Amino acid sequence: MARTSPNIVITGTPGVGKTTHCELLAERTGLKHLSVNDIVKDRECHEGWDEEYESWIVDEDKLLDAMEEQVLQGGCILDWHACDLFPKSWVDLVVVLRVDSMTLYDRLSARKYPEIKLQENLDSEIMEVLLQEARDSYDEEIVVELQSNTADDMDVNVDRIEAWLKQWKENNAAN
Ligand code: DAT
Repeated sequence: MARTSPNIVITGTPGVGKTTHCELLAERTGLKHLSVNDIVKDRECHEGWDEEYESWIVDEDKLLDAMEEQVLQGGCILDWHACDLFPKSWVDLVVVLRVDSMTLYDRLSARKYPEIKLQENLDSEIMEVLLQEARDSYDEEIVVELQSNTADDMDVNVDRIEAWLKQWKENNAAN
């Protein structure tokens, strides 16, 4: 069955501003913010805790099963630091947030990330790993790269996504 409201993935390196964007976007649009991290934790879609990286070892099959019913109804914002696991059929727009290295360093230091995790995430941002993953996994025209350095950036980004949402609804109502 066709969705009457789209699903949007907001992705990027940890610390780029995914959750902050998703919360604002959900508040403004009424779309549902699905924090994939919370689903992994709450629905136990993992094979334990990685002490070195201080993160869950995700069981992707279990995670997709836990999310499927809700996502297929549409109107979800998926908040996760990866995107290639989500089936193409689930996703209408992929937003890859980007941030300057110094800003990311400050944000991750404030979170007291272990040094190894901090360095890996900085490298990942510099090497555009998430942007490449998104481009490799989805059609080029649904992948958008947006800057997330300042509060103004965030406002502009959320305005853009809102405008896209309005257009999507008009296009899909016509079909
Ligand atoms: P993520 O969900 O990608 O890990 P977050 O939304 O938790 O990131 O943001 C990490 C911190 O950075 C948080 O203190 C809010 C701040 N932040 C995020 N995006 C920002 C932006 N565009 N301008 C200013 N601060 C931002």
